[in-house]
Amino acid sequence: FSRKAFPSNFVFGVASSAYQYEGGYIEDRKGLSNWDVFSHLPGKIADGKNGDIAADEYHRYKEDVEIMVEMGVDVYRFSIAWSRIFPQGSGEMNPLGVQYYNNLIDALLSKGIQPFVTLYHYDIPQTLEVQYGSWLNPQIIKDFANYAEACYRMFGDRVKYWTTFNEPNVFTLKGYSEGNYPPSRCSSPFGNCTAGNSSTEPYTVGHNVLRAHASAVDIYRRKYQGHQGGLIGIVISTEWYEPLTNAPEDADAADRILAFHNAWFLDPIVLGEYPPIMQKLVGKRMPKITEELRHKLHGSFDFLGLNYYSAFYARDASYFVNSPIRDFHRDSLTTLTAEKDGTLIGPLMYPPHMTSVPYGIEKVVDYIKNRYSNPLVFITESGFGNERNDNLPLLQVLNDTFRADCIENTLKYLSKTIRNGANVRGYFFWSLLDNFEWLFGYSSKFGMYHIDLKDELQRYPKLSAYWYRSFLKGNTAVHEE
Ligand code: GCO
Repeated sequence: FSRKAFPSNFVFGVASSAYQYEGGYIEDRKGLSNWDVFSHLPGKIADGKNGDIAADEYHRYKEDVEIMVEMGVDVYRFSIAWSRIFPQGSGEMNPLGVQYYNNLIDALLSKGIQPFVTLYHYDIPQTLEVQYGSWLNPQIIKDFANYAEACYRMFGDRVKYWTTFNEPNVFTLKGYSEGNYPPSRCSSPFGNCTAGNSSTEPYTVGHNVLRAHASAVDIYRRKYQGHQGGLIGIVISTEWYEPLTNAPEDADAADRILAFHNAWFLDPIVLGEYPPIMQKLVGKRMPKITEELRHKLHGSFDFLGLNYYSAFYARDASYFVNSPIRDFHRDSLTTLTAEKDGTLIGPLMYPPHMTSVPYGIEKVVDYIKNRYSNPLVFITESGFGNERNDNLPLLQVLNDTFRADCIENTLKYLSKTIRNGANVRGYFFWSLLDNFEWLFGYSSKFGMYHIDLKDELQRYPKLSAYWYRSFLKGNTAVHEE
């Protein structure tokens, strides 16, 4: 099994994000981001660590590009830290931050690797949070569009793949319903927060994100795409759901959660409307898409980026319908479980205990293909996390057969959907290196390379790195064409 099982124009890569990889958190006049501030608060991150240094890519990007070259990847997905470009969110630009991304992009291109850039992967300049409440305030739309345009202007001569947001369906919930990501807002009795309103804020924030996305795409299309010739899209977290039982209520529950999770942002962008079931269940709390906004949003993508990790059992929870607590999680009238009759389909909590459910990628891709008339898709993340195991001998740490199996099986299902007609054009493994896994800090590892935290962050290839390399090198015939 090698990349020959995929079309010859299909690209393979690895994915990362600024806060999880770069470090250099106050270097070269970078401003503080929400995650810089949040991760320093006591008790927020499982292992008490933060991303001040992370994988130190800010200093080691050349070494990491070499690793990618050896591996044989075609594309590298990374995000730009807004607070490096505009330390205060808007206003004065920081040439040193611009220089870093110019260096990274040039280093990639000089080795034939295409940059695939995310503008926003959870980290926002803290100033915008403090000044006006970031995503809760429509003021953010102008600031985001201004930042996006600066990026097109400075990097768009060389960057041909852009995505506006990474997983807005995750940061809205974690930041404003569960309260366990910054800005730690929620009112749910099940949450972890101090102030906020879980029944309205996730939807308000989601709406502002959609408006910001539409503006950023509009600017790209009107002013840059014509001469720069790149593609633009958005990245969504996708999951697959199986009904827990054969009861029709559970099948409906699975449909509802598919809409709430996978389609919340994609329906407005592809079809111009929030999913009908969300409109019905959220009612007046769901912001209205005006004619003017619909005009801008509808079709505001060249491709869709899907992150896929796992699957769950869905079970009807209609008894919440009269519950006085109507936060996001209750609005879908669905509960999720990981296990049925002792069989585990997925993790109820994301890392450290990830479960790989490879067949779900075929289901998710088919769902997108059918719901949206087979759009152009990139699998922008897929991978497997395990618990930190550095106490074991190095050779054991590097022996991640489970990760290699996860990639291989996932790619087999992906190649099947493509043979069946799905318009998927690329796959990115999350992730090249072990890195800062948000709430889990360094206690959850996703890398094909182990990073030795005790030995100057030296990189060591795991078995999965060798697997991916030989999978990719199997394509020599196509490269010679
Ligand atoms: C995302 C994800 C990544 C995670 C990865 C493993 O938002 O794209 O959170 O940043 O590290 O999905 O959990």
